[in-house]
Amino acid sequence: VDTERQLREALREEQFTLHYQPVMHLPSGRCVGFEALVRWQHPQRGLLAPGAFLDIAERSGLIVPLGAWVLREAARQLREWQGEADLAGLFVSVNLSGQQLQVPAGTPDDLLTVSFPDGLHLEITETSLADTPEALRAMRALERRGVPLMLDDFGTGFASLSAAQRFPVGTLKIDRSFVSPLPGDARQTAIVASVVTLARHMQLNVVAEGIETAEQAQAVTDLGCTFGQGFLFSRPLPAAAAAAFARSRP
Ligand code: G
Ligand code: G
Ligand code: NA
Ligand code: MN
Repeated sequence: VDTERQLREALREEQFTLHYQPVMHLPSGRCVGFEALVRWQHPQRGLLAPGAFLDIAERSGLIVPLGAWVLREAARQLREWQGEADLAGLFVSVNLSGQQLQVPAGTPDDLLTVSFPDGLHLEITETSLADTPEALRAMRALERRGVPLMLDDFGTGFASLSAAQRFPVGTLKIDRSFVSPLPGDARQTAIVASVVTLARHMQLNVVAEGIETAEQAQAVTDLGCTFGQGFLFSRPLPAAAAAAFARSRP
């Protein structure tokens, strides 16, 4: 309850900031975009990662206005980068809570009232996707607007294939629990190989998450994965450092 009250205050006082983790085109080593990740600049406790407050935000419903702030801030930052010739082609993806897809149409935190710049993508996990008519309608409306949707933590849910079939997503992000064991035994390799094959047949992009070693990067690249993300390339960075990172790549 105390954290909830502080969260409300933090929203009013804009104590949040976004960090950006690079997403790489594996064959060329180019940085093609960033995943935006929220941080709370807490007046006493310092910079807090989402693990410290996201559960409470979800349970209290504050994730809805917080998520709306994240979207507006990511859109603002992306537009700023698009004004700079050497950053203009980058995308920024924002993680959505399933609750953001349940907001009644036309109310202030309704996703569809946000004006999405080209290059703003949304990430959603299968588990947070309530299979409701509202969520499906919101996703279809986003699709019609041309907002790219990415299925996050792919493979960790009980119905990943079903989610890939039912929801209009353009990218699968292979969860890091499948990437970490690589280069691994035949079973571990088969899972990633199968997701890449599935994605190719569905004409979807694939991002391998959680790449921490050069061997993992090589393994997912050999399996045909085009994009990757992980501490090997970069941790999430404040905006200026993220821009510098992108400029430092080919
Ligand atoms: O940055 P970090 O590794 O601590 O993030 C932990 C989790 O928080 C990740 O699963 C990420 O998807 C989630 N997360 C980060 N930023 C946001 C956000 O803006 N909205 C939502 N809903 N989840 C986020
Ligand atoms: O659930 P989601 O995929 O949105 O999680 C994103 C989180 O994963 C971020 O908070 C980020 O800090 C973390 N992350 C990103 N790359 C790596 C990595 O290479 N290793 C580990 N352990 N965590 C990572
Ligand atoms: Na994500
Ligand atoms: Mn993920």
